[in-house]
Amino acid sequence: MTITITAFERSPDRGRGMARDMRVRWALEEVGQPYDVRLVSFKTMKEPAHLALHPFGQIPTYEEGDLALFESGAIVFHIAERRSGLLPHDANARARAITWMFAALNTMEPPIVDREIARYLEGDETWYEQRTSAVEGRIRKRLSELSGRLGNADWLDGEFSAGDLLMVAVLRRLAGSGILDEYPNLAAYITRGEARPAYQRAFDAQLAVFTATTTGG
Ligand code: GTB
Repeated sequence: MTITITAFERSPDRGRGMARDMRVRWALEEVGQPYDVRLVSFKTMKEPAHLALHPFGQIPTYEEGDLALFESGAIVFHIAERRSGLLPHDANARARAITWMFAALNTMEPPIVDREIARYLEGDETWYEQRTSAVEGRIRKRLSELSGRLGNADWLDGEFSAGDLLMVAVLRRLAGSGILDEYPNLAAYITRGEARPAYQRAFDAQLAVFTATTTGG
């Protein structure tokens, strides 16, 4: 059955793989599942056809036969549940991997997103510096705790899992901030994730969209 996901026609990140279709592409590549991509503009995302797939008018979405999903975490979970390669078979190990998926999205990602919102939308506010400092303090607290848990391990709990996939995808959003330099084991963890062939295929695919839309090729 054909799987179709949606992604930005013109991603504001200029092909750096920061938009959330990247984590879905990566999951599909990890399990060896081919997929199609429907590119959408910001205008198209707010029109009824897309809103029927995604109530908040965003990307990514996922269509497979008569199933339509939104929310990148739910999509990655669906892929991981239906195909092997992203969740352990042992029931307890599987539950722990799922816990790391939630930790990436519910504990690590919110302050990282808050920092981006401050940078891009609140830069002119008088309280911007104070806000950024507070948000970065919260990010550092979480990174420090995560760094302590990861220690010298390659992955968060044994073999690479969907928990690592989402965690690496979330931590990558700090690239260029300098903050990750303070946590060498987390920086190495991200590098390990990015070195996976499935990651590279996913990254190249989303970069090709940017290249095609900017060069007209
Ligand atoms: N919780 C949802 C999920 O996980 O799927 C959040 C989805 C979401 O935020 N989608 C964004 C979107 O569609 C794209 S990923 N935004 C358009 C809109 O809301 O109108 C967020 C994103 C966008 C751009 C960059 N960037 O340029 O670096 C990074 C992340």
